[in-house]
Amino acid sequence: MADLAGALSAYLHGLGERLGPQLQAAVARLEHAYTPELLEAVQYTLLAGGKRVRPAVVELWAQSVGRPRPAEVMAAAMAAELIHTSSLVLDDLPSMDDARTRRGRPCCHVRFGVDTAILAANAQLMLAFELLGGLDAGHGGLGATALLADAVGVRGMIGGQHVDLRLPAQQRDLVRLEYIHSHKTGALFVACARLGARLGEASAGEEELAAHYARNLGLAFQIKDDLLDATGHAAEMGKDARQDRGKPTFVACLGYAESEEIMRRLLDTARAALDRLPAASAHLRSLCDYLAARRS
Ligand code: GRG
Repeated sequence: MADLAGALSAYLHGLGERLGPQLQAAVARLEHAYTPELLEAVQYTLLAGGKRVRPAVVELWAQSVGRPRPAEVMAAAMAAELIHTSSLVLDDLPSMDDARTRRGRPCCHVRFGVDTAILAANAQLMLAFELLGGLDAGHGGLGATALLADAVGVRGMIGGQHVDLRLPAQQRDLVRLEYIHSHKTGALFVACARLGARLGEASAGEEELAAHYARNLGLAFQIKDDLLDATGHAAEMGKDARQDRGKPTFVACLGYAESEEIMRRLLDTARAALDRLPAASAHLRSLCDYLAARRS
């Protein structure tokens, strides 16, 4: 178990090392005159670290079902991280979560101003869709752009975030909380797993298995995030703690122990999906253990 965790950590570290320069170069290629801080802001949160879990889901599913082309997997992994980072920059804004720290640094809007942060997040998103469009052009039937657009849009992150922002506390029950989590966080995990599976030329059954794994992993990921917000340390997490104070999260509604139990059951379900795919990467299983144990 310890060896597998070590192997996953090494893998995630290596993925970060491969991804960072590619992301940096992709942003640097965007031509821009007069206000250099725009590209600085686009790179700022993107290159500040981050666990790179969503790119890992893309790559590991691609490798679990076939022999994908590395350049295509890298482009898809970059798109996943760009979309994720843009959502963090937007989520941190004063009109949303009003956070001050992200990935161990002042948030993008704290460093560059709200106006530049909004533009930088949108630029990250556009760069992601440029990469996805390129994948679609070279890989018939992939459907990468539509897949990720759906995951970001009203049926995904944007829809989940709006319910989280605006649904009155007294209307929040477990069904609606699950809706929020599975949309604002889970939808991107599912799209990453599906995209990876498609890049590996998965059968329809394998792609559904990937989606089932990611649906459970994604929901568990957000519950763990709520648990960390309630109990973690800002310095260790690299972001503000107690941001959810007063919000009816899983932890607020069910308490710590029951929320943790639900998270563990979701991770068991994700692991069980892997049992049906003998060639699944061992890292996909380790990701479930890592997620439960993570402290940041
Ligand atoms: C992208 C157009 C667009 C809209 C997004 C703001 C928003 C709409 C949705 C919020 C999505 C969000 C930030 C959900 C929380 C997900 C979550 C648990 C983030 C933390 O992810 P980690 O722990 O962070 O993987 P690192 O820094 O490690 O990458």
